[in-house]
Amino acid sequence: MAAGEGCPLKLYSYYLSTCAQRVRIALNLKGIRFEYKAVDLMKGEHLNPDFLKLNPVGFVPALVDGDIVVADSFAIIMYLEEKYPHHPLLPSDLYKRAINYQAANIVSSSIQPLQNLIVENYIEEKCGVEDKLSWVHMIIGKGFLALEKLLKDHAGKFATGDEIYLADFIFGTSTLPRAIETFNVDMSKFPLLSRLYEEYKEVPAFEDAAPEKQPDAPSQTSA
Ligand SMILES: N[C@@H](CCC(=O)N[C@@H](CS)C(=O)NCC(=O)O)C(=O)O
Repeated sequence: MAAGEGCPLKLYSYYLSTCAQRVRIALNLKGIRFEYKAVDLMKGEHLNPDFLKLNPVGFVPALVDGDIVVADSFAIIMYLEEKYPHHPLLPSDLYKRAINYQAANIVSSSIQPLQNLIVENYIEEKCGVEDKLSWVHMIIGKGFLALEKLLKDHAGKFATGDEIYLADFIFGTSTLPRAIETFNVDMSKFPLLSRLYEEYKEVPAFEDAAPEKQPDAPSQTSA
């Protein structure tokens, strides 16, 4: 859904942030309008005192809804799910729901934080680019292997059936494209994830949340 000035919901985001992208997708899937507030991670704006009031740990995304401030993509997604129950982001089946939590947590606990900007920069500074890249490949490979095994008995058109749920947009939208497009991860060992990557390209809610479509993406800011 198009972002709009003056909407009650304000999403603090950075166009390349995979965590912010998850929230953009959740908002798009539910058809909720929001105002896009750009936080430039490259300029260190996430460490400015004003932003730290919204998220003391200094990461995007953060969501402001009137007097309510929620940070961390998972907390924001759950907040949105409970406030706007239409177009559910979780299946009603208890087991499928648990698989969604598990897949989402593999990404948010065992992949993304270990290859976050702060970690990548630290490794590059201490050990150099080669070591940084081999670290990122190792982390992604381990996580993808787990996801491939976990989802093989649950997948349909999408990760846990024929509808898009949490697992799809936690790993599908952000982690998969980054691994393939930025880090050239060899996907031949991950046939299911490779197929899902292709499926997601056809989903408008994903497409609208893509980095290049965001107001702070370079092609748009320089236009
Ligand atoms: N658990 C948090 C992680 C947030 C996070 O790592 N955000 C990244 C962008 S994807 C960030 O702000 N990185 C800034 C940095 O590493 O300094 C969430 O899911 O929102």
